[in-house]
Amino acid sequence: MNNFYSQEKVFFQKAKKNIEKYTNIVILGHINPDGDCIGSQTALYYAIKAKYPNKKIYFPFAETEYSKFLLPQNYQNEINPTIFKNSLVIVVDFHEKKRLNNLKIPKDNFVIVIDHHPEISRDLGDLVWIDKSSMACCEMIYFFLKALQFPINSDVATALMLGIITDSGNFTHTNTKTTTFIAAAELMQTGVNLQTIHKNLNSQPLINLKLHSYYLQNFVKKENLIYFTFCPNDIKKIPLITTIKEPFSSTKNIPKNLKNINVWANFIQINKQEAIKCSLRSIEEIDVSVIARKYGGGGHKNAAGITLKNWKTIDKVIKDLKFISKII
Ligand SMILES: [Mn+2]
Repeated sequence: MNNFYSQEKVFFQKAKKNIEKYTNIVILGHINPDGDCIGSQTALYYAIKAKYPNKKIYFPFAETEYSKFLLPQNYQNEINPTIFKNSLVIVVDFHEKKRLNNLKIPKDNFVIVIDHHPEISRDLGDLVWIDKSSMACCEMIYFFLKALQFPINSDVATALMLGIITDSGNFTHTNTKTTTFIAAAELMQTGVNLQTIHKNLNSQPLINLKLHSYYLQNFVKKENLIYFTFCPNDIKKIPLITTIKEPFSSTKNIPKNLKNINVWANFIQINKQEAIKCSLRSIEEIDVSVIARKYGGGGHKNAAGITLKNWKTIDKVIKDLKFISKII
């Protein structure tokens, strides 16, 4: 892609200057990181490290079951606040403080933002590139690295491809564009480990069969809406559920191709100390991100999320979802 607007070219050059200037760099993703967020953090780490081996680069909270294979051997999945001292901070796949992973970025740090979420109440970033037309943050980072001639080795390419595959739903979501395929094709040429990505993304513990079965017996259908709830009192029905991370995440897309279902959602709380995790999904022009933002969450038009403490609020969310599910 050589047809970037001059605005983007200015961002690229300024970002490069800052990356060169700082010895320490902290790359942060959002709370409950997804494949695009982790892929963006990891790819930037490998690309900057390949070009400037002496820089110290931290990218905490990028470890999940399906992306462990991407991480360098000495990876530390934690953060010591002292690492912010004299560091450049790069924020990927989000641009609001409330989506920081229980962290505070000190006021005097210079912060670069690269994101593709709609800019509504941005409160982060001294140097900002937000492109809501972009399918994935990983897609943006690919063109960024390419424009600046950073090395794109197989580690960088595999990390970026993880984000492109997950945020596009295997190239099926409506935001999948020509540039998505251009990025994916060029990444394949540089040595993406595609089979390893799919193996890690799709391998599931056996208990997931039980969760699917439980989901199928307990989801609720209200006209054009399907929703599913699981609260701490339900644990006795599937005691083994406490042994797995992100239970029911593999059920998020089950209603996707059902006729006349326009909106679907999961509300999951495993123990009382944790928040209720809500994932909202919709088809075509129905915008679930509006509902997510109303309750302090965020995301995209067809895939958004909220974390809430109170089941009474969930009743309100469900009411709102039922309302918008009738729009088409
Ligand atoms: Mn994303």
